[in-house]
Amino acid sequence: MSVGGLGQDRMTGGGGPDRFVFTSTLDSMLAAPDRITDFKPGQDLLAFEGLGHKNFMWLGANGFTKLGFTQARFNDATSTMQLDVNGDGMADMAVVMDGIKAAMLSQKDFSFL
Ligand SMILES: [Ca+2]
Ligand SMILES: [Ca+2]
Repeated sequence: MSVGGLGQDRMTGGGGPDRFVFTSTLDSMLAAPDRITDFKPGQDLLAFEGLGHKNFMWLGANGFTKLGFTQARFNDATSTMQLDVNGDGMADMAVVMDGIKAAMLSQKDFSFL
């Protein structure tokens, strides 16, 4: 398990299933996102705990809605996952994921507690 605490972190999970845990939007801010160097879709997990979520939706490369759902999208150009926790259509945090494209991820790569 890797915990992306406060500040800009570079995380490498290594072999086996890994959980990359974020407990606050401040853990990986838009202006200074954390970086995961070896996320393995379908095996590793982006785990968000205590952020307060509603009916999470994975959008792939599509834009955010303003429907009030917690939602995530991926920008292939910058290899960045953007998360909108409160569903207002504005990203609240971001994580750079090396070697990842939107089409490689699915809703199952995310977990919320
Ligand atoms: Ca961090
Ligand atoms: Ca938001």
